[in-house]
Amino acid sequence: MAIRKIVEMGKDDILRKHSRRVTKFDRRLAVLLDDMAETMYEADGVGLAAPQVGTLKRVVVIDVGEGIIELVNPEIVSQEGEAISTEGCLSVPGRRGTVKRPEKVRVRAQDRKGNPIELEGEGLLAVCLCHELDHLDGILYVDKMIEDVTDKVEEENE
Ligand code: GNR
Ligand code: NI
Repeated sequence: MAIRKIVEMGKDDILRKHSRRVTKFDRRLAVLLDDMAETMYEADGVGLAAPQVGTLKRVVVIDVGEGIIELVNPEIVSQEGEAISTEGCLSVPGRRGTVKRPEKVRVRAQDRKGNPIELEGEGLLAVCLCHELDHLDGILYVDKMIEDVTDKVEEENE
């Protein structure tokens, strides 16, 4: 396993490109997934999309505290509700902003072997799924940001 360099907004236009679907479920894909997980944990992130490590493939990893989720060729198949929450992005270091997302999403994807998987996410997992899937289409949270709250003090945690 290896830690890969995380691409930052403004330094590389790769973050603005569309990623390609994965067709080969081979050793190379397994190495990418392993490296992405290691890179995400090392950076203290809850998700990471392949373009963030310079690879235009439809691959994401997520861990919101319930273990690693690996998604290849993910697609949102249904969504419900709306919720506004604060987001950050490892490719936009040091900044935070509010974004409106669906409250609940259902995602269809494939695992590292190509087997179909389906999962439902609510709360932070729903936010993270939407945030990571956007990366695969060259979209960053700042494009959808309602308000930049980088300099706002968190008042909720007493
Ligand atoms: O680590 C991350 N935290 C986060 C917090 C709120 C909403 C979304 C995220 S994703 C982000 C990691 C990242 O940039 N993934 O693309
Ligand atoms: Ni991000």
